[in-house]
Amino acid sequence: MRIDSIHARSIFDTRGKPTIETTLQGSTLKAVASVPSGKSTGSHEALELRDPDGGVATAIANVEGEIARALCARDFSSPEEIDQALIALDGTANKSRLGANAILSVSIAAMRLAGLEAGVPLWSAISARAGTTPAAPRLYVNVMNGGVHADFRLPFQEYILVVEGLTSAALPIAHAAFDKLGERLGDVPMGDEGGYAPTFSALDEPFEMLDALVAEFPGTSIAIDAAASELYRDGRYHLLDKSFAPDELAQVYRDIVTRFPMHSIEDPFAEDAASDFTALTASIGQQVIIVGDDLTVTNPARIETAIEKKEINAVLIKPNQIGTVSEALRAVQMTHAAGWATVCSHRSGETHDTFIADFAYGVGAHGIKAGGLGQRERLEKFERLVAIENELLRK
Ligand code: 2PG
Ligand code: MG
Repeated sequence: MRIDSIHARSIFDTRGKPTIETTLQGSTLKAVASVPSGKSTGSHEALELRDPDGGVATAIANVEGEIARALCARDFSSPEEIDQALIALDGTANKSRLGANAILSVSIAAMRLAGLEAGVPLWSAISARAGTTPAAPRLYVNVMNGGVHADFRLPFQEYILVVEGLTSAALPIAHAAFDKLGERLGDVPMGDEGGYAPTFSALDEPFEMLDALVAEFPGTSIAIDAAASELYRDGRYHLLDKSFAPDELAQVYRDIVTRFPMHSIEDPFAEDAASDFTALTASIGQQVIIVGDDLTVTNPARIETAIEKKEINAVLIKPNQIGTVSEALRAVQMTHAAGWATVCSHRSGETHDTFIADFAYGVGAHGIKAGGLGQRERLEKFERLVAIENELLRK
C-alpha cells in the first residue's frame, strides 16, 4: 500500500459538534473516513483531541502535518503496519499527543483503502485481517433514549429492542415496532441517538412498554445500557429521585431480569466498580449478557483483566475508544477467544460513515448498536448491513 496524499477537514456530527473527516489518496484509489464522538465517555478511553473552543483544527493539523509526513510515499504491506506506524508516531499510552480522533480517521481510511485496492468489500477485508467468520449481527435498536442523551428524562441511558435474524428480515420488524412504540408514546421529544425520549415516573414503566412490544414482535427482546458511571455520585447510584447502594442496584437488575424478557445489560455499574460487575455476572450471567463499555473501553489490557476476574461476559467494541482499527480487532479477538460475545457500537455523536456496520459484520459480532430509527445517520448503519446481505445474494 502506498499513500500519496492525506487531507482532513472538519464536518459536523449529529449533535452539531465538529469532528474530523480524512481522505487518503492511494496510487489510483482514494478512501474517506470520519469519526464519531461520545458523550458518556469512559475516563479510560483514548483521548479525543479538541481545541479549547471545541473544534478539531489541531487534530486536522496533526493529520495533514506530522501524520502525512510519516506516511506519504512510503510502502506499507498492510493497514496494520500503518496502524503500528501511527501508534509509534504518537508515542503515548492513550493517543493524547496526536489525538485518537486524528489517528482513527487515518486508520479507518487505510482499512477502507486496503479493501478497495484488493477489490473486496470492506467487511471481507476486515474479517480476513482478524481471522473472524463474518455473520449478520443482531440489531440493537435504541428505541428510548435517556441518561445524558436525553437530559435524564429516563434514568438508564438506552432502552433497546434487540431483533434477531438476518438484517433484511430484522430491519422491517424493527421499523414496525419502532413506529408502534411511537404511536403509544404520542408527542415526545427525540434523544441524541434518534430514539424517543419520554418521561416515566416509575423505573418499571419503560420495561412494561417494551415487554408489550416484545410480545407483539416475535424474535425480539430487551437490552439496556445503564451507563451507570453517569448515575454514580458519592458511592450511590441516583435514579429517579431515589438513590441505591451497589447491592440495591444489583437487586433492581435481578428483578428486571426475572420479570422481563431481557437480553443484555450494559455498564450496570460505574467504570471502576469492577467487583460489583463480577458479583452481578456470577449471579445473573447465565440468564442475561452483561456487557462492558466504560469498564473495558475496547482496551486489550482492560479486557484481559475483565476476563481474568470474570467481570462481565460480553464486550462493547467502539474503535474510537482505543484509536486504531488494529487494536479494536485485537479487542474482538481476545473477547471471542474467551468465549464471550462482542457488540459493536456507534457513538452518540455520529456521522454518515457506516464503517461500524462492515466491522460488526466482518467480525461476526453478536450485535450492533447503532441507535434509534429516527435519525438518518443511525439508519444508514443498519441499511449498510442490508446492502451487504444483498451483495452476497447476487453472487
Ligand atoms: C454508549 C454510547 C453509544 P456515548 O454509552 O454505549 O450508545 O454512548 O457515545 O455517548 O458514549
Ligand atoms: Mg455504553
